[in-house]
Amino acid sequence: MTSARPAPTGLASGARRVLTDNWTGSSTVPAPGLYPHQWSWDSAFIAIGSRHISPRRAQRELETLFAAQWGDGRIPHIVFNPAVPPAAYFPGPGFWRSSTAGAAAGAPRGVETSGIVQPPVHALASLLVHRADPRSSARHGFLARAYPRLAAWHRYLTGARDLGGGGLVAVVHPWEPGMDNSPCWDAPLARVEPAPPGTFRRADLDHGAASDRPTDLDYGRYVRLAADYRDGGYADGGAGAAFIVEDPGVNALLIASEHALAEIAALVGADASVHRDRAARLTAALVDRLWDPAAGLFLCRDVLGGGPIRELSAAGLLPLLVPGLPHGIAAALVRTARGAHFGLGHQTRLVPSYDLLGPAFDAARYWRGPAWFNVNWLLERGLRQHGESASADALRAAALETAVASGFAEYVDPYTGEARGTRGFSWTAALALDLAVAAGQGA
Ligand code: 2M8
Repeated sequence: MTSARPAPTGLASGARRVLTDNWTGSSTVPAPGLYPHQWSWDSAFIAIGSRHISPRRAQRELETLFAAQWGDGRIPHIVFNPAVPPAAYFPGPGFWRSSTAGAAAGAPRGVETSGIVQPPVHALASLLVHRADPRSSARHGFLARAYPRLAAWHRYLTGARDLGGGGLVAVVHPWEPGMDNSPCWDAPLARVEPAPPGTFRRADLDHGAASDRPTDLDYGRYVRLAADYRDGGYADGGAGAAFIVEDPGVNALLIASEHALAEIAALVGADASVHRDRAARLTAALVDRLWDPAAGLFLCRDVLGGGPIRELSAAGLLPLLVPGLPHGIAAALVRTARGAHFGLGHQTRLVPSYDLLGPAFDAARYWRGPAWFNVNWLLERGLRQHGESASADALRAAALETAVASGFAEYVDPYTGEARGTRGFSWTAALALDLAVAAGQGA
């Protein structure tokens, strides 16, 4: 389906320029100053867009990330570029010390990485990259090499990371679900003793407004959790973990990726049924453990605190992406997205990261309210999948206009679309380009 609207001026050329400027030769940085290394879920979203510029480059983006996979299957959330000065990003390679502290978990020796993970969008991205040019993909053996990596990644998540014992993946740090300082983490984080302020130096405030970024207190807690995980050899399931949460966004993305992995398995001659069965089991567990009919949304679950976290986050809408979600639940999610908490289609320009009516809502501060383009890209896809094409078309048009008008901002005010965070942000450019191509406006 193509949209009748004209492309916002400068969209395709602007998006291509951002992606070209941020390409290092083997991967793409999210943004040069603030995020000067390779990030895991950023690269998946970036590949989804850069496949329209160069399918080969998109394959390399993912292959560079896969080359940093650990022996236990985890794909680290950051792959450090050794050419970048150590002080450019905190916490950098000297903090994570993956090649030594992660040795028992199989961290690679030749590259330094972080030790935590990010949402598993990679199988979905790999399938979309393959589809952009199946002949180039086949010629380079892209899927044949990606498949065992992706299968090991999903095995790690569904095995070592089923920390709640109910068949879902749990995260052990607020950076893992990618929505770093969502109000959902406030209660579980309150139990974490922050690292003293003088023991680390934030690099993010060199590039971003303090009012747009997490607070120092939250940062101290992030540092404590990461340091404790590192000092425990990045082992999962130990008694010392202070933060264990089941997040509906992470699990929904895993399910969508498990469906993609079934398609990849079929293409490379492997057994697809393992992945279909796992997707079905994960879907049942997601509904069973995280669906909240009264809220009309999936909620995060605080495994250590023993219950649902009663904050409404856009992560709770992401299961709209899950193929085969019970129809009544999908319909309720669409109603919630359109209702007063998220304002889709009337009150907001783009869907906010957090409840418009929530006590912690802040239209400017990081993941506590602003709208992010990856979340809106995922919701657009989910809406389309569930037959809501008019809403999906409108959201797509709004995302395209806002991406260009904001200078491809990292995130925007959900009401006004005013740019926030850094500009020339890679996944904003990549996903806008992908939406433009889908709308027949990619030229
Ligand atoms: C943000 O997270 C990093 C830590 O991973 C940071 O704040 O320094 C998040 O928005 C995350 O989702 C994103 O992947 C990363 C790079 O864009 O930045």
